[in-house]
Order: sequence, then structure tokens, then C-alpha cells
Amino acid sequence: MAKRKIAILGEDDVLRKHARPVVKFDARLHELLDDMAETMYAANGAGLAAPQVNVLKRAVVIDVGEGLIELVNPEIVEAEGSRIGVEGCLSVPGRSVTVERPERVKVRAADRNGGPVELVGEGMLAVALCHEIDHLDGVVYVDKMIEDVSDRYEQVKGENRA
Ligand code: GNR
Ligand code: NI
Repeated sequence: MAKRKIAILGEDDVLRKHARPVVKFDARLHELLDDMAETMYAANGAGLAAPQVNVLKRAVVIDVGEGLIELVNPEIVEAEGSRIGVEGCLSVPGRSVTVERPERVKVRAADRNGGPVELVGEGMLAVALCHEIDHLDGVVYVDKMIEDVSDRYEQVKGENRA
């Protein structure tokens, strides 16, 4: 396992690109997922998407305090409700902004071996799922900003897991 460098908005175009579906569930993918988890935990993050480590593949890791979740080719298939919360992003250091997200989402994905995964997330997990899946489409949370609250909040990262 190795920690990888996190891409920064404004410095790395990779954060604005569309990531490609994973087709090979091989050792290279497993190494990527292992490295993403290590990088996320080292940065105290609640999630990380592959484009944030310069890899344009549809893979994300999440840990909102309930254990590690790995999702490959994730898709939101249902969303309901709405909440406005403060978010931060490891690729946008020092900023905190409020964003509207669904209260509950259902996601279909593959696990690291290509097996089917279905998962329902509420609250902070729903936020993290939406935030990470947005990264796969070149969308960064500041695009959805309602209000910049950087002056009022320390940057929200994993320590602020709900
Ligand atoms: O560490 C992170 N914390 C966080 C807090 C509120 C909403 C979303 C997040 S995700 C973020 C890590 C990150 O940038 N993932 O892409
Ligand atoms: Ni992010």
C-alpha cells in the first residue's frame, strides 16, 4: 500500500474530467483501492474518489465512521428528501461551503471483485455518496455552493463525521 498525492482544484485538470467505468477487476484495481483508503485515512477524510489521486476510473472509498466502503462504478438509483449541510473537500483545502443534498440515496455499484453491491445511505453517508460520485463526473462540491462559510467553520473533514 502507498499513500498517493491528492489533486488540488485549480492546479490539476483531472478533477474536471469524466472518469471511465472500471472493466477489469484485477490486481491493479485492488492496489488503487488500497492506496485510496490509505490516502483518505492519512488525510483524515470521510471519502475519496479516484480522480482525486489522478486516476480517471469510477472508484470511490468512503468511511463516515462506520467502516470502510469501497464502490466501483457506483450509480445513484434513488434519492429522496433534502438537507443542507456544510461540506469540505480534500481537493479544496481551507474551504467550507453549504450544499443541498438528498437525505437518503440508494446506490448500485460493484465491489472490488465485480460482485453486485446495493447500499442505502442516510444523512452523512448520503452526503458522502453524492460528493464522491460527483467527483467521478468532474463535479466539485463548490459548484453546488449555496453559501461560503469558510470564515465560520474549520474545514470539514473526517473528524467532523456526523
Ligand atoms: O473528508 C471529507 N469530508 C466531508 C465532509 C462533508 C461532506 C463531504 C465530505 S467528503 C471529504 C473528503 C473528500 O474530499 N472527498 O472527495
Ligand atoms: Ni471531495
